[in-house]
Amino acid sequence: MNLINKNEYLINKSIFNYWIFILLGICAISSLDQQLLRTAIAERVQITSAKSSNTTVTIINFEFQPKNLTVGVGDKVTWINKGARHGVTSDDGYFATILKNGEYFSFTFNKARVFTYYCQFHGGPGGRGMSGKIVVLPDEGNK
Ligand SMILES: [Cu+2]
Repeated sequence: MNLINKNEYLINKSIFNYWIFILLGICAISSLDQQLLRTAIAERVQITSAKSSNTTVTIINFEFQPKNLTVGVGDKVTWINKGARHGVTSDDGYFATILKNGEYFSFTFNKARVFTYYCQFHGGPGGRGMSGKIVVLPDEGNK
């Protein structure tokens, strides 16, 4: 191997190393993207399962439990009264009912928005006293 060929060989070798470095960089970035994607999917699944598992509100001890509930558009929420006579009345008139002990009432939420409601005997609109909130998230094609 003469001097010129050896220099050419060294230049080619350093270009090769440079490309390996670039390729490794691309792989690292794409694996980072994959990781972010997986995390996003995992979070999405968690939100979805939380939505579908908790659609019951229990009325007990002069409280709505849970007080705040998040559901998706099209989800049905059922209020079950395990106390004395209570009401379930939406602040803006979407629903209104009175429940005796053991009775229940269901409402299907078809609009993505926040619904606040109260018991007309022990609470009032605007989150006063015995009241609750249903947050309805838009359907993002996960059903
Ligand atoms: Cu009440």
